[in-house]
Amino acid sequence: LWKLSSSYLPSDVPSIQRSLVKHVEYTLARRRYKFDRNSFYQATAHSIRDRLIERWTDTQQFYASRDGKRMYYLSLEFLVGRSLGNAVSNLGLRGAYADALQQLGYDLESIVAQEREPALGNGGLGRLASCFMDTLATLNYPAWGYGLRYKYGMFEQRIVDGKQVEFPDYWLTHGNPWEVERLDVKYLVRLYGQVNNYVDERSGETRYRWEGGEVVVAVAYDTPIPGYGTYNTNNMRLWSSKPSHEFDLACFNAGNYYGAVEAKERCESITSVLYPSDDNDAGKALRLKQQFFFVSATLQDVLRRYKKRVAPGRTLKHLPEKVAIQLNDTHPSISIPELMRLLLDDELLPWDDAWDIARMTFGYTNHTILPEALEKWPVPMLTELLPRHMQIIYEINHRFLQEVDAMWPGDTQKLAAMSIIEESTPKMVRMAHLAVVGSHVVNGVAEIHTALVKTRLFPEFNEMYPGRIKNVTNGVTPRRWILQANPAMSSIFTSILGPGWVNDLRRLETLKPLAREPSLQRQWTHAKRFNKERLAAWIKANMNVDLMPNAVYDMQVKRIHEYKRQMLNILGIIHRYATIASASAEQRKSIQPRVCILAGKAAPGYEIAKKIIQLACGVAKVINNDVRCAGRLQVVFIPNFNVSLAELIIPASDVSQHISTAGMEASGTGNMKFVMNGGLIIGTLDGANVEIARAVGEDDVFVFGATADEVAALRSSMHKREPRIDERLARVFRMIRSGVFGSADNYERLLDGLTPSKDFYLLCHDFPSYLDAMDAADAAYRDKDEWTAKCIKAACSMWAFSSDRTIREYARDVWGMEPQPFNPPH
Ligand code: 26V
Repeated sequence: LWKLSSSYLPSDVPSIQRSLVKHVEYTLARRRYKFDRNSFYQATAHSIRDRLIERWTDTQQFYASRDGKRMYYLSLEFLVGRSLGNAVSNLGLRGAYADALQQLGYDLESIVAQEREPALGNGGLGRLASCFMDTLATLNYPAWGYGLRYKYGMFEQRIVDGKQVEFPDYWLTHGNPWEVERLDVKYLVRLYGQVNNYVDERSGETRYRWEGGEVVVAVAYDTPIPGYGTYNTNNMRLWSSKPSHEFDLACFNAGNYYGAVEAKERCESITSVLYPSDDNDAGKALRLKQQFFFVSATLQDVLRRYKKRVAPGRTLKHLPEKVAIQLNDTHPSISIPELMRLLLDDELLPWDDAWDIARMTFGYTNHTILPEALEKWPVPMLTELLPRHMQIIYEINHRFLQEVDAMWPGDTQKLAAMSIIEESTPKMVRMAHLAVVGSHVVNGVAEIHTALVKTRLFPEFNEMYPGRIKNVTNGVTPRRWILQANPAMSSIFTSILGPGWVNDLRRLETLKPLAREPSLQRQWTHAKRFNKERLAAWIKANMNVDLMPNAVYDMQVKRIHEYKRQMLNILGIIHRYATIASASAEQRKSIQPRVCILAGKAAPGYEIAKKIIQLACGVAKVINNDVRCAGRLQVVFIPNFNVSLAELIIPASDVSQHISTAGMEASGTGNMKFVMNGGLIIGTLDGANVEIARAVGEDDVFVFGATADEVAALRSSMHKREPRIDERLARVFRMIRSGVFGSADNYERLLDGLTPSKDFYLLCHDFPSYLDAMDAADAAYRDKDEWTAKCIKAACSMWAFSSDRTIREYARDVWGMEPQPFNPPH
């Protein structure tokens, strides 16, 4: 077998062409004369997949032989984006595939664009997980991602009559060439049922067994994750739910055929759909099922792999030396009681041993301090679905509260504040508290966010466990977000520095002294122009709007949320419109031309967010059709924002807005992508903006608005707020109320929330300084050479926001894991 097994596939142009034709003929079962662009996409994907698979299986075998510590990244979301372009460039085969396809009459970029992107995540949290996957492979860390294979990803957003309408995203229509279905890798997952106890004959202790209920099967789907410039290829394992055979018997015996079929359908529904909300879950039982299904399959898989490796003297006590598990937010935090259950009930370990193992294995990343986004599950729901876990959570809490009481004797307020159980009706399990107690490291995702996690979210925990809460600032992968998204800028970097900057972003620093050199400036301006034209062509083709090429391209693209303040942006746009409309023809000429681009999805049940989209569309329609704005101002709301659109939009920006109410955006990662692509930020001192401003220099970020401390003070004196508002803002409100942007009834709720005494997000407070920041950006843009120099310097100062830096920090401070580079034998 060893002799028959193939050596590495050749990747010269003729070999690639042969593999493409072979896949069209044999994988797709099409004869040669039936070739079309989509078949070529499929064939190219399969050809690349063959090359991924050999690296992938070898890497996994290599990791197993080295027996180093592994990390498992548990995330209910992975916003992967398209894979083909990423894979050809990470494998170093972009040129070869481009040539091979070109000779066959196809252009690689248009083949790449055929791919339907999987959108198995909501926004920043899911995309971060995918950036981490790219870096983990690139830096040769033995790590796997674990998640769910939703059949329906993030909904497709269409704008109909100026409003968001959601359509289901069945992304598997044409199959998925990147996954390998592992019908042999499957686990049983129990739900409901009851807890029985018995006395262990050897020790005389009472032990527990979770029995009965429904049993669902989890089947593994594996996707290879190639590193850039390395052979290491990691794995992302996504679970899909299937009915189990036991089910048949139970229902069959009950003589209920239709009931049996229905119950089977319910099993499959567990992994049907991604929850499209990133701020509250309203206690949905299906969501809890998803979480437990995911966690149970994953932990069984992790333990099976750990146990497969026998070494002298190794027991489960050594698990944390070989395994780190990172919890991406609290979504997988039911892992903590589930690992406890496995260790207690199946492995018969004593509580204290099991607890030490669990705590040393888990790390928990917090991604938000917004109270509405902190997960809580009703005790009655948990008790019904996961009775044994509820018992274990009570036991964890009991022991934890004893510790609290030892630290602050008799302080019942502390007990109530810190308890894992909230004493409400019904009682709720605070998943964040469970995650903090059950992890050895808790991290925030930007400096200011971590400070707020320590002082506002978990102050008592921070006192009780000094040093447990750490900061690891987010980062994004330069492979997708520079190399792939921005070939024009990348070729400038590569022509000066060689290709090494892609995994060593610090090398860009050497370009900073050249920021004012005319030749670099010329190339840079060309690249920006190219990217604007590329976006303008897409907008023309898809939305039939002709964008001005010479304007400032000003963008805000992200999920729609009140705290992200797209509304502030729109109010600013209306103000600009009013200024243009009331100016003389002569005055108008001196107004900086601007293209305002907004994009983002609103959660389907989030009415205010949907109204914000409606207002943006209403404003766009009026402005784009007003002759007074011609050559001065355009507004576009691009529908269905996703990873592929982000790759097109971000490189075209001159400025982007990251304008959340200070203290509310944990990090933001779009901010990093925009600056890396040669755009400047207009932003508040929030999330990673603070660190970006420090890295690029305060002069090159247009900062405005209340600071997080000021926000807190302003909120506590909200009732005393002056009812008077800025005259310019009052004019904007009057315009909206006059109905020019569509019936004012549509917007009454939006405006009502902005009266100073109710203005939780402080739009009124920040509006004047926001306009100042806009003016400062306009003024700076007038000096084109100086502007270009700013952009070059900023883009070349961003190394710390590469996810490579982030992952090295996690590896050192949280996971205690070393790289394991795999060198193939030739
Ligand atoms: C919460 C929920 C609640 C239940 C329904 C489904 C669901 C899905 C996601 C979430 C998570 C919200 C937290 C989140 O996405 N945080 C974002 O994380 C980014 C990566 O760290 C960070 O850049 C953003 O600032 C932060 O908002």
